[in-house]
Amino acid sequence: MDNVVTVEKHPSWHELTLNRPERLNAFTAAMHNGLADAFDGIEADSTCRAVLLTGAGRGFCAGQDLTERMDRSVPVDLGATLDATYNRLVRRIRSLGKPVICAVNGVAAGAGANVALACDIVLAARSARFIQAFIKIGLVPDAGGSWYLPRLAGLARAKAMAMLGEPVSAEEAAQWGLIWKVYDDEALMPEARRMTAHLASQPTQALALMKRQFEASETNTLDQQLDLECELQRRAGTTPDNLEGVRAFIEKRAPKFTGMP
Ligand code: T3D
Repeated sequence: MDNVVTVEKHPSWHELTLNRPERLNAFTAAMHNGLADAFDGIEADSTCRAVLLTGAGRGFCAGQDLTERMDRSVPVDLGATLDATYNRLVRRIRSLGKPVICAVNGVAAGAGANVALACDIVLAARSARFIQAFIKIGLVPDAGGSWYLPRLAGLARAKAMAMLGEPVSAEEAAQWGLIWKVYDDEALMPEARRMTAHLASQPTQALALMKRQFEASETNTLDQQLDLECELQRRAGTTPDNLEGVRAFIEKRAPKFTGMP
């Protein structure tokens, strides 16, 4: 299949779809290239103010395509492939100055689950499952999983998910704080698109600064975080959207945010 990542451009947001449904959208080198190109386009396009990531067919993503790992005639260096592919993707999602919403439309396994968890807001279909499948093939969680899981779900759940590799339902994932919300299967994509379009109409600079705030909060002390809040609020306070929000409130009308710096 040629377009292993499809990009649908809406006026203010892009929808990226992992598109290898016959393999549950398992990651290949071509898919990583497609995603890198898509993120290049998103970063360069100032009219794109939010991103929606989802999968085609009945799965979201089954992680690394294992058929690419069968040939051991040359020694594999999975550290090098991780560095060049998944780590790059996760860093791009986390550092992108625009919100990334993930609509987990079906099973999310291995790196597929962890790339979903790297997104800013994660929604799931009721039938979706999250599987830390690594242990089944003698690997350890990657794509940031060993970082998100204990922070989002707590160490007890993180360890059991990783060591047992058992599926976690969408409902459980929401109850545990791994994801934001669960929708009936048929409601997922309309809700995800509505939410992405809404975010694309919001103060983009403030959303970008929030991403920085929350990222830094993982390692900052309260004192450091209070200082960072001063720095970032100073920046937010110079944006046209701050003034527009204040004016709209006083004038009792809906704000028109441009997202401009
Ligand atoms: O290598 C590195 O670079 C290091 C990085 C590693 C990151 C990782 O993600 S490691 C983990 C890799 N993923 C897995 O181990 C998951 C493997 N898949 C599964 O366990 C199951 O497919 C699922 C639990 C995800 C879904 O099960 P089910 O029963 O709903 O579907 P299925 O029948 O197993 O899969 C449907 C088809 O997709 C099937 O092909 P077929 O038989 O119809 O021709 C299956 O082989 C294929 N498929 C599913 N996952 C993968 C895959 N093909 C290649 N690679 C896959 N990961």
